[in-house]
Amino acid sequence: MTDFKPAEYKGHSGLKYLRIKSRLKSVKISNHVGGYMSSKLVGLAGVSALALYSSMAVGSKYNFPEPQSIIAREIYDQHIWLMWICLVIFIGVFGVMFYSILKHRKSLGYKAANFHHSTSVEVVWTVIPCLILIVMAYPATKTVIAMKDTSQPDISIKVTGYQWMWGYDYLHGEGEGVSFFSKLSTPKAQIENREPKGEHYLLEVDNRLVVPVGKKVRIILTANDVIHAWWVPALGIKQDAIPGFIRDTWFTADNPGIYRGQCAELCGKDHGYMPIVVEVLEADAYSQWVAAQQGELKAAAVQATADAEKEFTIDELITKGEQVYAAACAACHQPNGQGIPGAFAALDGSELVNGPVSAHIGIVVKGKTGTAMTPFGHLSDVDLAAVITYERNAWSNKTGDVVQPSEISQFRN
Ligand code: HEC
Ligand SMILES: [Cu+2]
Repeated sequence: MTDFKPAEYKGHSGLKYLRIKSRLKSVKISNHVGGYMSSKLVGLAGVSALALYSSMAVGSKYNFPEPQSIIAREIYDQHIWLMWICLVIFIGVFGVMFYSILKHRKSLGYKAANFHHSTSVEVVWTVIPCLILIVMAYPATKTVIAMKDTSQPDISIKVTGYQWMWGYDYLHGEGEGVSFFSKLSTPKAQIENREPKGEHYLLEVDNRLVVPVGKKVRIILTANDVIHAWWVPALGIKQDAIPGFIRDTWFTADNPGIYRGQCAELCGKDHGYMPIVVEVLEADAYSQWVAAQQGELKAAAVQATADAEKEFTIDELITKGEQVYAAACAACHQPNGQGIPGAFAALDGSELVNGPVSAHIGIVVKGKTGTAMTPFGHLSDVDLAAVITYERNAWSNKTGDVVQPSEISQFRN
């Protein structure tokens, strides 16, 4: 420890490593340390660090979205706070490091210290990080526990992940009974670069999840096929939706508005095409929305009963079936019904499609376990009857069969 002269370090802050810049400017690197340039540079570095940090302030595109729930605010505040701690550690560690390297370099004639062990240094560099970790972990743990407190919600909504859309069922609270699917509404032309991309490209849906402001909403998550994740950053929610499991989380939105998110678990080919849009309404507007939804549900139920009994003509079914096919099946089986060899079965000329109707209804309604052919039982009887009739009479398939909605409902029961 003979060459180790602590006295020399007196009065030098960690930031002084930045003096390297001023010193590199002088042709001959001298022993001179200090001078007004260095304090200027230190100031400059401080200001740039602050500018960098404040550029992350609320509203910046590099930052988290503005927090809209108490959990999101906690996450946000802790994130910023941890970034400051990181900055201080960064400057401290690199400051000491660069200072030491520069001050003791060989060209200055410094003789290397030769020592092996310092118990006090080891204690210090163990205890300080431990304390820092505890200081960081304490509020984080409190927040994680708060995230899990789904007790006493005002509204409970079941969210189901599907390849590739979300299903929302209002289970309890105002809106109970409302149920719908929420699918990407960005036009294909934008995705294929045939049209300029819209403002909410890939972050827009046909049916938004609507909730009232200031009410505790419990989100109960599961999935129909593979693991998805329901992620809405502004509300501070990110929770996996796992088939066969139930997970829950909650939020209370602070302000009315529209908050966008995405599926955050790689769930297959269209993972990037199943966004989440939450619309937060004032209490009155929410009640109106619920009334409208319940009215629609009633009308749809009446329509479904009527359709279930109605006999459609083959042309009606084929026309409708072609649309259903394009929306729900063509991505895998291809518009020409040829599928993709080795991945998706061909329907054109398929034995199953040209064989008994019951097997055809079976595979479409129930899917085939362990394959990409997932169940399509969530489609209406009319849609299913239409798409099956279409497949049996499209391309080179000429069965002439007509499948009526009543046959689908018989199959289901
Ligand atoms: C995600 C891709 C995917 C989508 C979407 C899809 N299928 Fe399939 N489908 C498959 C795969 C894969 C098979 C083959 C399953 C197997 O291994 O037997 C299949 C098989 C079938 C079969 C049986 C074909 C045969 O010869 O065995 C029918 C009928 C069928 N699908 C109808 C449909 C209909 C109707 C839709 C739309 C409502 C649809 N599929 C949507 C992937 C898909
Ligand atoms: Cu997904």
